[in-house]
Amino acid sequence: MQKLPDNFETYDEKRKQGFITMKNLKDKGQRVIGTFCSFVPLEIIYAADAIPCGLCASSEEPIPAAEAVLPANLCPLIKASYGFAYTEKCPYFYFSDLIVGETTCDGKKKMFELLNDIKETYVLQLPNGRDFPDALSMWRDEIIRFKEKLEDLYKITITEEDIKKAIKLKNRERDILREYLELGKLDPVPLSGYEMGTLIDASSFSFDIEERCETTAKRTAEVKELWEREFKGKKSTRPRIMVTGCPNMGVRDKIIKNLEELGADCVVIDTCNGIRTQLDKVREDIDVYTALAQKYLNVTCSVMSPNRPRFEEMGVLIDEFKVDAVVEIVLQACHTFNIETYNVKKYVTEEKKLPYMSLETDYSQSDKGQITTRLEAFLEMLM
Ligand code: BJ8
Repeated sequence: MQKLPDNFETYDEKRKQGFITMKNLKDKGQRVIGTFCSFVPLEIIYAADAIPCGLCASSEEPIPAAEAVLPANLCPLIKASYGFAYTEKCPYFYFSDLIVGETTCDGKKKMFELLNDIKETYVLQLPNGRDFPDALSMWRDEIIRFKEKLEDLYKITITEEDIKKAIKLKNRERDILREYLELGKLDPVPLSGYEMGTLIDASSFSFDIEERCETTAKRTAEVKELWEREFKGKKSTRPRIMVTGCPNMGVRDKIIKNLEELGADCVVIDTCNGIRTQLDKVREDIDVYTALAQKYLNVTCSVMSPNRPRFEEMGVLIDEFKVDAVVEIVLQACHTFNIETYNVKKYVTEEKKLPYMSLETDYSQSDKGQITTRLEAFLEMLM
């Protein structure tokens, strides 16, 4: 695996450090909104002078407790997220003034009803598809209702100017994150997919957006300098892998780190905790609500039906990052991503003529050996 930065901190270390920061912020009266999904328009939260806090959980620890309420045969991300709230072990859930859910997959949608019994959970009604005539206007109206909800919650007025400012701020962060993630295009690649994924996920526990931008830009500059100095002009025989599918923070060590330790480079992570959400910016030249609706309807998640933009986006990423093979991660009982693997496999193997494998897994370590064997066999075919 490529060398990690000297000051590298794991996701768990960052999460723990964030507890104190969050407590201090709350003591000073900071508004906090808990979220679970890339479809949530974060600009509305920033425009309310609040900070968004990602609550998707990546640990198996609270799952047995969650299974006292939820069915065992459910996605680990949903069970772990609910379990942390249910067992009162997530300070970020505790400090959130409101939880925002969304009508994405059935599991999350129904879990939010139960979560609402623990803390008020406001659910955004996301259209199931992008292509029907009223999808955009419905979603635009829903974004306005969300703004009104926050106005009501905090007894404030959110102006279009506030939203414009938030759009600019988030777009700036997207540019910086994209530049960092596009370091994966360099050949040989000078940083690991494990590092890229950790930075994106851990950023939800660093609440100062300016500070996040600065840290990421600094790391990008460091890596570019490293590439010029140590990598430029050299040849790498390590296969370049695209990771796609479900959010992978709960299985990053088991799959992404493992793949890299076995001799591959995960150059692009096409997921919600990778480059997927950083590709499009929010337009700054049109009505703010339409601009937000357009951006946030285009998240290429498998809950959208049909989901053609996902394939178009994958095709561009495969070409631009010079990908040699695709590994898809499906969390157990995630029906939408699982069913979509059929078309992803077809697209990758038939249209892009590349090897593909999918791995269905959960947050436990029980299948680690089996996954390693499958990854070894896959890489043997590539090397
Ligand atoms: S936009 S990927 S963050 S829904 S919870 S769908 S894994 S069964 S997380 Fe997601 Fe928003 Fe889509 Fe992204 Fe499957 Fe589990 Fe559902 Fe999941």
